Amino acid sequence: MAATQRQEETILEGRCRSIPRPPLYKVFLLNDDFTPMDFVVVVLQSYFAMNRERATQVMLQVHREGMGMCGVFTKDVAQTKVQNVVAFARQHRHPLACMMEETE
Ligand code: TYC
Repeated sequence: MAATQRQEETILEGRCRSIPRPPLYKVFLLNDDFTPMDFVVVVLQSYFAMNRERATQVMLQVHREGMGMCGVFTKDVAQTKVQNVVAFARQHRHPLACMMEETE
C-alpha cells in the first residue's frame, strides 16, 4: 500500500516537473517629482499587500534610486496591477508610472 502510494506520488511529481513554469514578471514603480509620498505608500499597501512600514521603505527606495520593485507575478496579474495602479494614479491626477519586465 505504502509502496503504491509512493509510486503514485513519484508519477505525479514527474508530471508536475514536466509542465514548464509560466514566465514571471517583475512590477516596478518609477520615481517622479510630483506624486505625493503618502499616495505612493497607499498604492503599495492597496495593490501590493504591503504593510505601512514595508510600503514606506519601498517608496523611499523609489524616491532615492529612481525605481523599485513591488512584486513578481504571472503575466496577467502583473498587467492588471500595472493597469490598476496607473488608472488609480490618473484618477487622482498624479503622474505615477508603473511598469513590468519579464524575469530572467
Ligand atoms: N519623488 C516623489 C516626491 O518627492 C515621491 C515618489 C516616490 C513619487 C515614489 C513616485 O514612485 C514614486 N513627492
